[in-house]
Amino acid sequence: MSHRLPDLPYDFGALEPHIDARTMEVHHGKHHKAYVDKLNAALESGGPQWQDKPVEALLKEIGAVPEGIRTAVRNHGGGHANHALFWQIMSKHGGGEPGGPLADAIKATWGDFPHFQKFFADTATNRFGSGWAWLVVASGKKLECYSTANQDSPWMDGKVPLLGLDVWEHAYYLKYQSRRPEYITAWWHVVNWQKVGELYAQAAK
Ligand code: MN3
Repeated sequence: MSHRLPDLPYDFGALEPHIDARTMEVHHGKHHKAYVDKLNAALESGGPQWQDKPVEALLKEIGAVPEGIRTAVRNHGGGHANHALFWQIMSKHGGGEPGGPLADAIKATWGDFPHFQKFFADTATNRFGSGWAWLVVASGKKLECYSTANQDSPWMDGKVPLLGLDVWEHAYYLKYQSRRPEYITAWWHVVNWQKVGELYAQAAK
């Protein structure tokens, strides 16, 4: 089995004006595609037992992946998994606040939604260099918010990612240049809370 680039669930311009069509086109068609291609190339030299695993499973077991391909799987497998989630948790009809059990869990953890939002945005703003900000389900089914460097994935930390924000410059530079906080503020308008709530329901089972 080789990994493949998933289709975007909407067209390139769907997230305008918050995320511009050209950024989406390059981000999906060039950046994400390169992660998939390089992951497949690495796995070809790693032996058949690694080729048949879903990318999340590879990341969960990253310590067991043969040393010769481990860094490539971490970087490109992480890049593939992170972006595959990223496209899913955004929508043309996004924004607002979560409902249901996810809303309750956020309130129980951060007090209310605005406090969570500020904590997440600060986490994303303060990530030095390239990386991601995350809302995850950690051990004990607890919600956590933290950031990772490069393409490191929460699956590598034994956590289940629900919501991820790409803060690599390639995610925002065309429209926002160095204004990362402006990109983060705009991004809340496209978050697909329905999808995030579904992921929470699965992870918290
Ligand atoms: Mn990216």
